Amino acid sequence: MEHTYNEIIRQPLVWREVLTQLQKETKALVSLLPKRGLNEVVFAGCGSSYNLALTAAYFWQRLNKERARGVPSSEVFLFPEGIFLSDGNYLFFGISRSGETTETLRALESFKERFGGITIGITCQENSLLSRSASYSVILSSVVENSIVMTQSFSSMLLSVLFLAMERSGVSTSALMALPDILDKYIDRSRATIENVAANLKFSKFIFLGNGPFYGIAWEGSLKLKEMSLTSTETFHFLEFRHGPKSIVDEETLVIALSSEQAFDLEEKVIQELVALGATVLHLGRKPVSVPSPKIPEVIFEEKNLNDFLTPLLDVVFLQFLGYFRAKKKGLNPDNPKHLDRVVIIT
Ligand code: F1P
Repeated sequence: MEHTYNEIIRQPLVWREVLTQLQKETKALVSLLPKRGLNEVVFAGCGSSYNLALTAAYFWQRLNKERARGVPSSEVFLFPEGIFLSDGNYLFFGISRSGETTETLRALESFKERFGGITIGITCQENSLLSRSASYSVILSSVVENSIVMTQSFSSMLLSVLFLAMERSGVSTSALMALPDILDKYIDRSRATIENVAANLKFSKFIFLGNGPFYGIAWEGSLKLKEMSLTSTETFHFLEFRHGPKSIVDEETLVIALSSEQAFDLEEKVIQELVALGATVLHLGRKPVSVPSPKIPEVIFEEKNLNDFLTPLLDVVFLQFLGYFRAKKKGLNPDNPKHLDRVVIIT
C-alpha cells in the first residue's frame, strides 16, 4: 500500500495523539495572546496550508468575534497593503507542514518587521525555520507524512487551529474528542461510496461546492484530486455556481457538494437543480437530500453531536480518498504526483 493511503487511513489514530497534545499545550498558549484589541487575525499558508487558512479564519471569526482572514503567504509580502492597514494590531498565524516553505517564512518575517506583533507557527516539523522564527508554535510531531500531498497534516493542523479558537472563546473542546471514533466508523461505512464514484471514468468535469467553513475544504478536495489524479477541477460557493459556471454541466460532470447545516435548504436546491441538468452529485453532509437518486451518492454523517465546525474535518478525509482512488483507477502513483515537490523553496 502507498504512503498516501496509509496516511489517510491513519487519521483517527493521529487525531487522538494530536488532541492529547493540544489538551496539554493550548491553554498556556492562549493565555499568552492579547485578551482584546486585535484588529484582525491573519492566517497565511501556501497550497493545502492556504486552503486550511480559509477555513481557519472562518472558525476563528465565528468563535471569537474577532475579524479573521485567510491569505496566500505570497500576498503578505508582495501586496501587503491589500491585507494590512498601516497602524493595525494584528495576530499572525503562519501555517506550514514543513515549516520551510519560503513564501510562508518571508510572510512571517515581513509581518514581524512591519508590525512586530505576535506570530504563531502551526507546523508538523520540529526545529523548522517557521517554528524557530514564530513567537510561539504548535508543533505536531506525531504527524509524520512521507507522501508529497498533504493529508493527515492538513486535518491535524486544522484541528489545532479549531482547538485554539475554541479555547480562546471559552467554548468546550469536548466535542472534538469524539471525532477520531466518529471518523473511524465512517471510514469503514462510507469509503466504498467514494471508491465507486472515483472508479467511474466517464466523468470529465469536476466541480467542488462549499460555503462558509466548507469553502476552504472544497478547495482542498479540489487540490487533492488535481495533485493525485491529474484531474482538472473547479471550486465555487454553492450559489455562485448558478451565476454562469453551471452552463458547463452535462452528463460527464461530477459535482462534489459539501453541504452545511446553516444553509442546507438552499444548498439542497442547487444539488437537485444540477442533477436535473444531467450532473451526478456526490453529496457529503449531515442530512440526506429529501429526494434521493442514484445520481446523488451520499456520505451522511448522522452523528448527533456534529456541527458546521466539526463536519468539515470529516469531509476532507473523504475528499482525500476521492483523489487517491481516482489516481489508482487511472494507474497513477498517488505518492508521486507529477511536477510536485514536497516543499517549494525559492532561492
Ligand atoms: C505546502 C505545499 C503543499 C503542496 C506541495 C508543496 O507546503 O504547497 O500543499 O501539496 O507539496 O507544498 P507547506 O508549507 O505546508 O509545507
